[in-house]
Order: sequence, then structure tokens, then C-alpha cells
Amino acid sequence: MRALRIAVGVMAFAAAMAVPTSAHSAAGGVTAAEMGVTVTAGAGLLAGPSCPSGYFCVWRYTNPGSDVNRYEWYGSDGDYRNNYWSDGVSLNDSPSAILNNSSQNMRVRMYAGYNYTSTSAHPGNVCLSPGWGFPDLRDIGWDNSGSSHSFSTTGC
Ligand SMILES: [Ca+2]
Repeated sequence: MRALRIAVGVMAFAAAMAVPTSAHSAAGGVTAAEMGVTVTAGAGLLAGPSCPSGYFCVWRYTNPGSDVNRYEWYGSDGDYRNNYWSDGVSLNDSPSAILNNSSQNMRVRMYAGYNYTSTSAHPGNVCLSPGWGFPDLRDIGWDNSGSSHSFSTTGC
């Protein structure tokens, strides 16, 4: 029941935020069933901030207006505790906006636990197809929750 409620909320958000300039914005949204828990759908691309091609980007605050407090990876990272914002604060449990800007058709799955695991508070994961993200993770109940992510070619 809980998972279904989340998925419905995300779909409504995706419809409201779809950006027509993205090739993925309308048709690329998917709902993923991971570990038996449905969590994910893609939302529109972020408007102001940028993310280098091929990277998974996270921002420290919701609805970022710039790339201040952006962090990015070109591959998987099983533990955010040793990644830091410019002021030295750990990234762990701090991403508030995310975007998968993969150039290799890689899907990104963000987890609330270390080493690509779930937590009781956040079962499953947030799965993003290329070009998809969430400018405000509060919309799906994942604000300040990410602790690891994986790149994979497995579809969301
Ligand atoms: Ca790390």
C-alpha cells in the first residue's frame, strides 16, 4: 500500500514537471519495481543547474538554482560518508535533488543504505533512466536519505 501511494505521487509530479526540451521527458518515465517495492518514476530535467554528460549529479538543496553544492560521479559509489561538500560536510544522507545525465544508457539507482542496500525507512531504491531526475526529493520522501548509488544497464 505504501509503495503504491509513493508511485502515484511521483507520477503526478512527473506530469507536472515534464520539460519538453528533454528527449526523455515525456516517454522516458518509468515506474520501477525493485526488491518487490515500487518506488520510482522519472521527473523532468532540472531547469537551471547543469550536470556533465555521463555523470550522476546530486545537489545539496532542493530545487537548486545553480551548481553551487553540486556533486557528481561517473560511476557507482557504495558509501557517501567519504564524499564531502565544499565546506567539508559529508554527503551522506544529504542529497536533496538528483539527476542521471548518463551518456552510456546507464541507469542509476540511489539507496538509503550503504553498499546499495535498503533501509526500513526507505525500502527499494530510486531508479533513474538516463536524463531523469528529481529536483525536489521531498516529493517522493527521499530528501536527505541517499547513502549510495549504483550504475547499471538494467532497465528501471
Ligand atoms: Ca564514497
